[in-house]
Amino acid sequence: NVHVNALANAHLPDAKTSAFASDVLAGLTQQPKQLSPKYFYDAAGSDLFEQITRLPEYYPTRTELGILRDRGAEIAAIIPEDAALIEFGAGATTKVRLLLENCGFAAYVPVDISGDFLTAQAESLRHDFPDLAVHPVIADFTTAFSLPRAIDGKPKVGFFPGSTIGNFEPHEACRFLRSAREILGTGALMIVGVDLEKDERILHAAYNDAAGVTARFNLNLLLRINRELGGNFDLSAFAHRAIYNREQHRIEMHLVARKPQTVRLLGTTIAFRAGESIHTENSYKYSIARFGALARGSGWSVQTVWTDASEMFSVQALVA
Ligand code: AVJ
Repeated sequence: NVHVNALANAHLPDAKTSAFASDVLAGLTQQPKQLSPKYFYDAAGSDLFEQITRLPEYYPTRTELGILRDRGAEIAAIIPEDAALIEFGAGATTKVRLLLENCGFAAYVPVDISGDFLTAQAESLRHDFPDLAVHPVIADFTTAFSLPRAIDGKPKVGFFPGSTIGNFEPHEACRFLRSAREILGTGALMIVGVDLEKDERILHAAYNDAAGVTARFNLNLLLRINRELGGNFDLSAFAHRAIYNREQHRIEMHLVARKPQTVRLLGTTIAFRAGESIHTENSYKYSIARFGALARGSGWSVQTVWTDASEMFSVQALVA
């Protein structure tokens, strides 16, 4: 769309901004309105997410870390000699450090769209694991990419922690797992963090924390649109809403207009009815059986499922 790109370029001239601009415009001119959760993570959003991971109500991060720590020896036991660890998306290094400490990998390949982030992360890991070969790949990990030649012939182990897979629609999760299998090859392993279905009150609290950090994280998307795309969203006119959709097994996050209003951005006027929502995120929760079926449907089989004692979260080893 030439019009959209021209306007985005007038504001901040790069390809990333113009993809953001066209996605936002498409999402807000459709019914129901929606925005992609991938846009949460600008500098402020990444910082807010980091705060979320430390909230008392937000169990996933600390539960997954607990599993990786407590089951470290069992995880190490299934990792072949001289293996390369390929991480799909690279966030905080806390989780991968646990695997690297326990499992004696020969190489680590973080794959992420953000080059700056990868470089900083690679530096700190090279420093702390001097025997580890670190080969970052700048790519969109949801699409096909090539592994570095340096890990040719090494056994491959994929790593996709954090229940990031929960952000995908089930058919997208299937496509992603298929693509990962293609990239890693036959015989590969994949270690995936999967959030589990549980008491709805626990889920509700995790996305409606008392301190309001998740609300700020959700609303930050509008702030980002104002800043990067020249929008004029009034943040006080939108409310954070997170609900559990039982039929679809997912937490949904929305930003709900508190009153009728119009917003201007990129030369377009967007009208909101009172109570109208922008759907900003889905976070799918799986039963162990349902995730097993998804894995099998995408060419993997589940080798081991590790959970915490309360079965809040799972770390699953898949084999290609
Ligand atoms: C990063 C997608 C796993 O779904 O729990 C946290 C994002 N959103 N609180 C999740 C999130 C609101 C998180 N994931």
